[in-house]
Amino acid sequence: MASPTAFITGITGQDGSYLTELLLARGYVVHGLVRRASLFNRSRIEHLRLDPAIGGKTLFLHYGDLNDTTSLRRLFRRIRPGEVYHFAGQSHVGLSFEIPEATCHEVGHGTLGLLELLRDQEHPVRFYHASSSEVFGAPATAPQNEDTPLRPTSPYGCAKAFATNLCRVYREAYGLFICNGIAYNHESPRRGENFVTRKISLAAARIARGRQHELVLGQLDAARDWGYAPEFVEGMWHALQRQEPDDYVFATGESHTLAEFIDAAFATVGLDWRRYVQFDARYVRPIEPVRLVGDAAKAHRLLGWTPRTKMADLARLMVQADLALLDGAEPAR
Ligand code: G4F
Repeated sequence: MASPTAFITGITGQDGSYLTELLLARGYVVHGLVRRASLFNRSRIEHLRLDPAIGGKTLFLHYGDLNDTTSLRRLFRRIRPGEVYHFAGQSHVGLSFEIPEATCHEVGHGTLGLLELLRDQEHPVRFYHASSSEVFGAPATAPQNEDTPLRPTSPYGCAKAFATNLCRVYREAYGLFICNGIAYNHESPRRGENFVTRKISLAAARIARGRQHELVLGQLDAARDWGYAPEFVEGMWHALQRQEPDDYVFATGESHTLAEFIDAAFATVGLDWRRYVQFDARYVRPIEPVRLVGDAAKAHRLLGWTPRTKMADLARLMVQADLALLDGAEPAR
């Protein structure tokens, strides 16, 4: 029997890289869309690409852009993916206040282009859209589930809400197999350094090794529902294996403040974070979401999905990975 074929936009990101590993382990042929940049940004999947048993055999990278729908169409005709996972797009919430037009174009219009492409496929394709808890923004109720009204509080959240609603409309209007995964914050040692958890874990490791002396942050009372990214991609894959398409919240169901995360991270290296953390209003956003905590009961019931790693363990494993990276025990990814 032929191997199942998947196409991933945003394959070089945190989620794209973990999902690629999961799919390869399950016997898939994986094709990934990579945006051409002046510097290579493939570090998270380089270990796979350079593996002679994988690169060019079961893993293929294609330069492209979500805005270039003609080349995407050609790619789809050639690859004929059975599953598409859509992660690409500007994903930094704070930055979305600085570059709202680019964010909305990439996240909103980029998704619409893919949905239009999906409509034209002659063979059945299953589509996963990486939606976000940012669509809830300032919800009236907590925890949030798949029926909670969307009330975004950032340009990024607005763009994700637009894309999430489009996915729902295309699913109903054209009978397409489209799932929204409404994922709460999910982190890992592969998280980009401009997201707060990685900024903290790297700082704790560097301070412990005498290579950094302070950590400058914004609002410390901001609270999030933080989970572990490799576990989240398992849920995403399960969403596309069901008989029927649907929307799912992926979350741990626990809310913690930034101060609690910092405390857990610095405890890993036996340091009192209060001696190192400085405040800078530059990192405070014009609006912060409130009460973001997810109810993943539906994902648990229908997909058998349960997050295993909670905030304190997550902070610890991220700091330990950064210590190993600094000490040269881990390849830089
Ligand atoms: O790590 P963050 O930038 O994540 P945020 O804004 O919650 O967004 C992430 O999770 C969403 C839900 O899954 C995704 F949709 C989105 O794409 C992204 O992956 O910030 C977390 C909190 C915020 O309240 C922010 O104001 O940390 C606060 N914060 C305080 N100081 C900081 C900093 N955030 C960053 N990035 N850098 C700081 O220095």
